[in-house]
Amino acid sequence: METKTFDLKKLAKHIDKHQKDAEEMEKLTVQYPDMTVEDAYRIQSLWGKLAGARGDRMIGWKMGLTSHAKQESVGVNEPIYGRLTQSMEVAERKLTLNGLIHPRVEPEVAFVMKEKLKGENFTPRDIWAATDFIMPAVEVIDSRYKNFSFTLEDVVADNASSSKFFLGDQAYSPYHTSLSDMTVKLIKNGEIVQSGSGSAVLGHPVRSIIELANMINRFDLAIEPGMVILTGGITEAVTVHDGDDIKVDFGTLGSMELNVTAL
Ligand code: OOG
Ligand code: MG
Repeated sequence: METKTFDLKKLAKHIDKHQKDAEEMEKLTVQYPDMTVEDAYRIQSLWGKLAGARGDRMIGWKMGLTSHAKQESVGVNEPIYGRLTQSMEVAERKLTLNGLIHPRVEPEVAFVMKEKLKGENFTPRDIWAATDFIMPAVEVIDSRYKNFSFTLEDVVADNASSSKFFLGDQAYSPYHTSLSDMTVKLIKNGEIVQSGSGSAVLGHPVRSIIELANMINRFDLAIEPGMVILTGGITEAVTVHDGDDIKVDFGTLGSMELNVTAL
């Protein structure tokens, strides 16, 4: 076996510290240019174990960079996944900036699963049959890297920039509306700053779940019953500041409003 010049566990701890201290860091690939995407997912998995060991249980997965708008904005051209833990879910409609570095918000559709999915090449029918309900969602991403700038390997190691997420109050039947036709508007302080359609997410958000199952199966992992899955930003992410009022209009999936505060 090839010997790596770096210790994956040490790097997971390094990232964890920067997350906790809200302190930006240098890209890992500057110091470790031979890091592979697989190494990066192993770092992410080790981070998940650190979180679990302090009681921050994993409750789901997120897909990222599933839309062209998102890929363009960060210069990474393939989908990635990350781990969602209990402490990331925020129930109140308040986004507190304290503890974050340079957060951005993005509208997404969340799937909540009722059945386990493990394997490759699922069809949309398999996914619908395994889905309990869907919910509108707002994800808060906060790269730990300086200037929100990273390579594919860096962002994967940094848990796909996961930070916080909000789910709407209302859950919907998966058959409530056509998610690919749904139009979403992100309104900041009364002004529409981004808009997009569900089809921006790999043609249809259901494709994001198929892709997630494929990607995690390579590590022998599964989507477990009860898990929540964020399918990926429909529009580009928007930077937020103290005092901002963020509203997302999800069309027939209702709307969500968040107040951004320093503390
Ligand atoms: C990576 C995370 C992307 C999404 O929905 O596309 C993501 C990033 O842009 O920092 O969460
Ligand atoms: Mg996202």
